Amino acid sequence: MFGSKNTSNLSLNTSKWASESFQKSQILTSSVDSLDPLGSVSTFSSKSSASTLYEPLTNSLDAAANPNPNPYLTSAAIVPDFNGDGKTDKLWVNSQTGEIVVRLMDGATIIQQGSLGQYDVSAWTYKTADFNSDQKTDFLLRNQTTGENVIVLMDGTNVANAVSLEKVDAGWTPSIGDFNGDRKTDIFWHNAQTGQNAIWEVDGTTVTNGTVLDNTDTALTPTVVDFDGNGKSDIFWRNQSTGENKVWFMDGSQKSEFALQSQDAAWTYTLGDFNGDLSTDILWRNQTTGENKIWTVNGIIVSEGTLNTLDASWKSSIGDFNGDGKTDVFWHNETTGENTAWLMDGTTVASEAFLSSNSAALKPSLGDFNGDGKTDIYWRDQQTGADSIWVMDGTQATETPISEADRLTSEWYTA
Ligand SMILES: [Ca+2]
Ligand SMILES: [Ca+2]
Ligand SMILES: [Ca+2]
Ligand SMILES: [Ca+2]
Repeated sequence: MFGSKNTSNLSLNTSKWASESFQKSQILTSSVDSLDPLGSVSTFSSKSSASTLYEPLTNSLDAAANPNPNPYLTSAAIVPDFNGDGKTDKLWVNSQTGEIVVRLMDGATIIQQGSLGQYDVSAWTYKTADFNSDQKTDFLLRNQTTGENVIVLMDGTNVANAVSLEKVDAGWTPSIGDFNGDRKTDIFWHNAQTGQNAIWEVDGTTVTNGTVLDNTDTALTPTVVDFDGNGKSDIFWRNQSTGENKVWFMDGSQKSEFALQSQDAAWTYTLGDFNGDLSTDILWRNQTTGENKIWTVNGIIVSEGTLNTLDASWKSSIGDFNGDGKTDVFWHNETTGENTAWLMDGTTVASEAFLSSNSAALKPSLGDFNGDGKTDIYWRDQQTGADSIWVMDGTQATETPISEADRLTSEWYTA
């Protein structure tokens, strides 16, 4: 899922090289019915929040497996879809063993499941991507300790190809985007300690072009966006202390820099496309006051709209529940278990859904699991494994449980 400014890297634990494990996984990818931990290796913690990737594919006419008109929520580079059927799939990590499992979904039904092997979760992180533009989600694996990088091309639960790239020092962090608009994922590198930046343009498993970009102030944090909606990713820079914001509009490795209005440090943000014009917009939230507002962005033109205030126990997620191409906002109250959704039309809430309450401890993760173009909500019950899916249709939610046979025990985490 796209949108959060906070990276949630998986952390895994094993002694194997990623590529070896992934190659091995090719013989492990037939349907697995039970997932027995293979032995405790170490502990880790996994957040269920989204990763930072955000790859606009505005002129993508080939992402047609899902009827949603907005590629932000259907691109296989952003939302896991390993078999390219337009139905969001699920990635699971075992916190005890480091095993990674892919589950191909059809609504609440698991149509196939495969293990990708075990990883050292303290070192290896991943990003989803689509490096070969086949509409099937791939991985960029990065070892934050050794600096190793591996591209893993997926085909369903099978690894089609796994190739090691050049090592990049541990200080650097990759982000996923498509900077030249060829609909093949590229990699933006930023070194938070030094402010150094670089772009690797990628075609399949090959880095076709590596370019060093200007250094930035180390107080600035990059997020991949597409503020002009041209299908070429841009970089949004924010200084979370001073509130300064600016943008690099990218065309391959060429950049043009523009200042944006500032937004003081109390505000954090989530990305979406609330007016459906394929340019990235921003949902700002003040965690202290609970205030919310939206910037619809068109190039460097920003329109601001103030939304209702919701206190800090409400957590937002991004989806499109009526399938109109305009990003909506789902809210789960982590104290009371209340749920609501705002169906958005630009900077205003067009309608509000009053949904059933459930356990405050349930963790929602969003995707379109039945492929009808409308985002659904996967509810993870970390304690009991009694997960369920809310199939959404605008303001209506229909709950379907994951079958008892497919329940995953509490050491399994999903993003
Ligand atoms: Ca799928
Ligand atoms: Ca792919
Ligand atoms: Ca919508
Ligand atoms: Ca759906």
